[in-house]
Amino acid sequence: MQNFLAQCEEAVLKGEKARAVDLAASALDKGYDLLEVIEGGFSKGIRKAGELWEKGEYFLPELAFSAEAMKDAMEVLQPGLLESSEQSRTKGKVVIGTIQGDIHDIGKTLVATMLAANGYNVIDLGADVAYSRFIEEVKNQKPELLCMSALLTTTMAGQGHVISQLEEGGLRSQVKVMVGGAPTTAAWAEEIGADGYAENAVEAVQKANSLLI
Ligand code: B1M
Repeated sequence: MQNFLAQCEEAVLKGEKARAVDLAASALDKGYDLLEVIEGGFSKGIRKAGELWEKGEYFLPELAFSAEAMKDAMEVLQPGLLESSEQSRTKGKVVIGTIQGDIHDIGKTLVATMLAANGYNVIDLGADVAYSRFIEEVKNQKPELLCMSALLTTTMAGQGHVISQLEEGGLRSQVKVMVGGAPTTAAWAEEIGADGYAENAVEAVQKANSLLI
């Protein structure tokens, strides 16, 4: 398994899309634990690509190739993640998106997939979602849970902004709010008045369960 995970990591790190897709398909065929393949393989590759970029050893196009390889692999894995799930009942409606000004969507999509795989009705608004859109969707969709992801220190403040707008609009008591994404923490969630924080997709499901069930 370690060798397989190392190959997944390398395929993403080197931006080898076809190889990443083949490895993802093979993980499905072999019945591997898909979360282990994502967290222990593909995700490690994308995070290493980010480190190389930070050190100036990778340029943006290389980082983008790695991200594309990761996204393509995730698309192959997604049906498998959903299949192995508990979908017999709906635990509640969730609206999720990456906050305005932020185009990072890989982690958010993984969280959305895991929530759907665990019985939630998930409405994924995508990335770079305007603050006003989150408010509108809470008004119109009436979800039990609003999830906002932020990967940039410059965009995480937007999560607090949306919570303030929910308060101003008299909507705050109608919906629980969970925040996440690499620069965020439990202390941050508390500071901005969110109901919950999760460090990864598995924790996000646990937190949603504890908030809603
Ligand atoms: Co960007 N980027 N990037 N990037 N990028 C980071 C975030 C950065 C840390 C890289 C670095 O410097 N080492 C850095 C941010 C620095 C900072 O703010 N402190 C950075 C930067 C600066 C930028 C640009 C500004 C670069 C530029 O243009 N100069 C630009 C942003 C443009 C914008 O958004 N306006 C940019 C662009 C890109 C790409 C397009 C090339 C690509 C994104 C592709 C895409 O998503 N479609 C990209 C990537 C891939 C990364 C890194 C390398 C990897 C992110 C990722 O996909 N991780 C990232 C470095 C890093 O994070 N170490 C980096 C894998 C994913 C599975 O994990 O997203 O953390 P993650 O999600 C996790 C948890 O965080 C959590 O669960 C997920 C699953 O375990 N989680 C939640 C996430 N959302 C959650 C929500 C929840 C709960 C948990 O509840 C609501």
